[in-house]
Amino acid sequence: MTSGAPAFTSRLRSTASFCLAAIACGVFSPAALGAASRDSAHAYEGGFTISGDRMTPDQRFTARVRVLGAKISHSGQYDMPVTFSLDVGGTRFEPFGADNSSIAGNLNDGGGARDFILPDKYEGGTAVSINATAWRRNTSNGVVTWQNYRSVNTNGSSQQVLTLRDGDLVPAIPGFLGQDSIEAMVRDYVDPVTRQVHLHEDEVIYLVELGSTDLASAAADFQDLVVLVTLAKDEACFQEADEPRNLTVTFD
Ligand SMILES: [Ca+2]
Repeated sequence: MTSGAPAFTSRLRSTASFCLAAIACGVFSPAALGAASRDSAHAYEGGFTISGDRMTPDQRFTARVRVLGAKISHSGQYDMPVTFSLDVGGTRFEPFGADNSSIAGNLNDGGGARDFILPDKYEGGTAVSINATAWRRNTSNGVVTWQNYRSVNTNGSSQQVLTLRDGDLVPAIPGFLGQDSIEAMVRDYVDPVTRQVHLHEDEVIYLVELGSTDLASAAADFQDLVVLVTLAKDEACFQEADEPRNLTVTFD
């Protein structure tokens, strides 16, 4: 887990698998589940840096962004809408509704994970960052309006952002006001015994805190928006379902 950490680089092993259109990119390998580190299952052969919070792949890439969930309440009175956008180089994507539309773009709706796959490939050195906004309700004379409560992005270095990579321990932070914890929200990517995160080397999970800037507060539960970013060589690599990442899977 890092926050505002110096730049570091992840390099894939030379044994990274290749993706051919007719071959699944994510080949499930039970033996790999116990490995300390996993190669790319998405045929992305490069590495990436995270400088501050900003992700920069070093080879030509495409990516899938998977919103794992959003959980934030205004003092237990109502669920605050959370909106999202993605910047790739100079291009902005708003795949789940406009990020300035508190209602149409709301991700804090109790819905499940949702995916967006970039429609193009980008050259190495192109930065990938996410933007998240929580919205506060104002009621005046019976008329409800929504105003930006807080926006956080991963383009720089923010104390409101934590990153998880393969092998990191999930922060033991309870969800505020009975909300799901971080661990519950990333449960498909965590060994429930060791609480280690299981990701491929081409992946990172962003944990975003939108409610409080007092990180000692119980309100700072870092699951106001939870997003998994996966790099790939080609969008065809996302056609196959991901293999299980936690160790609760059983085999016949
Ligand atoms: Ca929360």
